[in-house]
Amino acid sequence: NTAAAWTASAVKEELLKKYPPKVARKRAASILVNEALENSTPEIQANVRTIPGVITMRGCTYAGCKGVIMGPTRDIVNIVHGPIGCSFYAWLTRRNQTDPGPDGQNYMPYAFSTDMQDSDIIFGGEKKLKAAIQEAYDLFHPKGICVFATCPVGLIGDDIHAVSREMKEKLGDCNVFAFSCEGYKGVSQSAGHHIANNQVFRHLVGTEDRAKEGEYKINLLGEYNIGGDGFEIDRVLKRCGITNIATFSGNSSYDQFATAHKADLSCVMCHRSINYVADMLETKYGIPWIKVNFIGAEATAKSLRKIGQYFGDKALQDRIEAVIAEEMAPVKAAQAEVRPRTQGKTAMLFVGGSRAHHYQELFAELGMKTIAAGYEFAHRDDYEGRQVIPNLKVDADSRNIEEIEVSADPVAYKPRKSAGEMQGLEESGFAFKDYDGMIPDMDKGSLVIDDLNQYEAEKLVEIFKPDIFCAGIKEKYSIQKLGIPMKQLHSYDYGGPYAGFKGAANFYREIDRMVNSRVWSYMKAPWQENPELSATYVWE
Ligand code: CFN
Ligand code: HCA
Repeated sequence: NTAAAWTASAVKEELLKKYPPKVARKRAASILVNEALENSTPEIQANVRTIPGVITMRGCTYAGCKGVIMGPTRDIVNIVHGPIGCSFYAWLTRRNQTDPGPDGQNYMPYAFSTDMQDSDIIFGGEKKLKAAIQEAYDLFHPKGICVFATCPVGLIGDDIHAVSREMKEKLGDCNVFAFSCEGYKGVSQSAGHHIANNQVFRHLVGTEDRAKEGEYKINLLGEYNIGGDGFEIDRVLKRCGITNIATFSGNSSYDQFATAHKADLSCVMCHRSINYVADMLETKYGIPWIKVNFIGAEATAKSLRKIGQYFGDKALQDRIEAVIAEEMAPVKAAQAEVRPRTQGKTAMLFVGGSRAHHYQELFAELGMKTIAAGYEFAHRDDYEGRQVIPNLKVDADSRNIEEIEVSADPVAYKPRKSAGEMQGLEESGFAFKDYDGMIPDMDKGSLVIDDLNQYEAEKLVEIFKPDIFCAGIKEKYSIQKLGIPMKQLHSYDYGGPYAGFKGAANFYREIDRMVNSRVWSYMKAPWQENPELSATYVWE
């Protein structure tokens, strides 16, 4: 069977065939054949519990809070309250890079843990946590210490918030706060993002009222500096004369969060992980937000122009155009060089909560077609677009998370633009939150699958034999063993940056090397060449 012989609906049926009826029914709602509907986007089930027994690609709530949102900030000491495994396996696995800055404060290479033992589970771990906070303070005198709950902490009921409050008071000059981000709190990493966002906003954002230098001040939300992406974006912004005062949270610092309320505009890169902070900054401080995307050269240019349009200054806009013209030349040259070899090839992308969408643009710039894609833990708005479900903020796994009250103490803030100017902008066609979502951006007949699992991944590869498959470390080797090159779009394997202009050219070359390597066609497992080697199981 070749891919051409299959319709997308037949593939969906094939994927479901093996499941017991109840599982098939549940999975069917998460697998969508993309069809053009007249006035709406097809609906997909997302952000629901993974079915027990299937091998999911997802991670846990603790991973989303400690690893994703808080992990990339260098000068906060992150203490994991729990057994050592949860600390060790979250230790620098995400390839978020940082520049330690003039003060050299960088605690990211450390793994701080209370290393809970059986006796702590039985008698409680609060004393041990207090001692760990004191020890970290005595050793490093950091501005902030954050505490993260792992599953057993929630189960035995240690009050990490009370301990943190007590230690904050005792230490005096160190902001100590905690996250109830037990792994089981939600259905995926996504709940962890929400918990992290709320606590950072409540305990840190706006705590320092210093003026910030620079013109056209923005916050860059949802950029984690994987493989140096944040460095490249900062380079481009700087060339344009735009001042990034706080990145949440790649290459960021305590002070950046504390003064983020001084920005004129928030630019949201990964909507899934940080839309909560964007909304809270808008509600409490009147800072509007726009959706940007720096993955893809065209997307980068478009995002810069959008920032220019928001500020509306001719000098800024001219400078942005000059930078785009200059940066695009080598990008176009790189594109022209590889395109004869990449044009028409196919890709599958199953990643997190935004990259499976954003990276489709980069593949399109290579002339490659995304035939199937999906997120691990995104919500329906990431699939269908924000406009489709206008006020959808809290759903499924977020339901039990306390919403922080942001409007109770609005801070006097003078927005850069008056209400009239804002309205004028919108009337001129400026769309603040024009986030389309993955589904409307994909071709008719393509497959969109949420929370893909190991079985379905292998089936898809078997049927379509894509030229490249993109996912994470757990998928990497099982896919490569099927003879298909596999690119990690979480860690970038050992590469990057892929954001911005230089990143785009970098990505083109990397993908060219991968999809045109002949090594994959030579790959045959021993039992494929010598069938007598394959194992046979005899059941007595
Ligand atoms: S850096 Fe981001 S871009 S934050 Fe999120 S949704 Fe993860 S860690 Mo892995 S690579 Fe991935 Fe996104 Fe936003 Fe990263 S696609 S799964 S939680 N993600
Ligand atoms: C996480 C982090 C992760 C895992 C990547 C992977 C990352 O979800 O806990 O599965 O390869 O980007 O490091 O998404």
